[in-house]
Amino acid sequence: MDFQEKVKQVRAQHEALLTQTNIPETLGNGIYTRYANPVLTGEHTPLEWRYDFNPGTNPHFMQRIMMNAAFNAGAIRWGEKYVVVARVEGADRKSFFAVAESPNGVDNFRFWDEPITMPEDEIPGTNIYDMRLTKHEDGWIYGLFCVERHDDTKPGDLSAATATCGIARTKDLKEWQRLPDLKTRCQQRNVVLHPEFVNGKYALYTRPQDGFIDAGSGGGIGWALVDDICHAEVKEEVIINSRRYHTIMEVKNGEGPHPIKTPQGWLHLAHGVRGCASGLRYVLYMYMTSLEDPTRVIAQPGGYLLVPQGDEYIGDVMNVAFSNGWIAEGGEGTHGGAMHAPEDRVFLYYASSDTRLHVATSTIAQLVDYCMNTPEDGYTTGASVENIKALIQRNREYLGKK
Ligand code: M1P
Repeated sequence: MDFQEKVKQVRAQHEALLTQTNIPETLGNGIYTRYANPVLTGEHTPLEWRYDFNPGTNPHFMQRIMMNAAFNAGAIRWGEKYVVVARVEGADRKSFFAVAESPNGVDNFRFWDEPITMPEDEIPGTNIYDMRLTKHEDGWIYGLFCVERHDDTKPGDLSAATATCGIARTKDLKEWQRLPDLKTRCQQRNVVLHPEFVNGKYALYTRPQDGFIDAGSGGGIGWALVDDICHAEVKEEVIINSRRYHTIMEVKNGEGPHPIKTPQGWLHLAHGVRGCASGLRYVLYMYMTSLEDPTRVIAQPGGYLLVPQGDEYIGDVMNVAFSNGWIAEGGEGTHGGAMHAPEDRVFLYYASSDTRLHVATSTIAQLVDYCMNTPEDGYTTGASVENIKALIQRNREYLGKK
């Protein structure tokens, strides 16, 4: 095929992908609505990131840099736009951050022209990923993310790595000011900045872990107060949402995006991990904490909220649902801690199998109802059966009267 004809066809195919209308499912589970297509994939990245358009230097119109995936995205409302900061991964296995925006939050996502240039900390990272965005009441937008480096205490082991929380802030999502990495006693991933000061301090959701993969003695999602975000250090950490035997978060868990404020409490989205014969299974779950004391869990629906479904099971890391971004529309206030009303829509961005990004939509009312009225995990089969029987009984009473 002639060079220019190939360019034309590749551009047309790309444009068709970017402008595809996303179709909501019709019935769903009543808690949220899923959509037919992913909102971002590696194929959504701009063609200029991948092709050399000069026939003199690229006569075969080859992809010079291939893109493997676009997934785990932080999210924020940006004026009239719905913006995500995605983890984009090239064929070389390196992740980087790139902003994509949509006019409606469910389709027509388009990457900005260039990926984010993230300044380095004192010790440069090998890989960075999974940004949580927080519009803090101090006026900055923070991005907290995982920084991976080789573990140089194990020089012979090429897979030995360390996970640290990187911190950067911005006003425009383009220029980022890098702050020193979070200092902690152990490795950390899935660290999230709470949108409000608590007792005059910055507050972090943490996930202490013994190794790069294993949470080990790290008991679950932690909470720590930090005096100075420009020299952030976790001195004391309490576990607020624990792992537990034979639950969806037996092996590990981690906070998703920062929680959403509602009159009933802070709404949290998190991921839980369990082991099985085919490896690890990552699912999403929710919980709520008190407005007066954000370390106190006031609702914990049993089991998962969302799992990979159909094609979502398949990807680079199978059987994974992961989220680090959601957007709640409306809200009284100017920062991420704005108070949200029941009718406010929520756009929950989740990735499947470390490969692509999807959206599910809901409302504050639905998610609060889900949290408050789903039975808790009773931790035994007997307790689960009792929950089902109680529901059957309520239905008998109600339906019998009709
Ligand atoms: O591969 C699944 C996920 O694994 C990690 O999450 P966690 O730290 O909870 O195990 C992260 O690398 C995440 O990016 C990835 O999606």
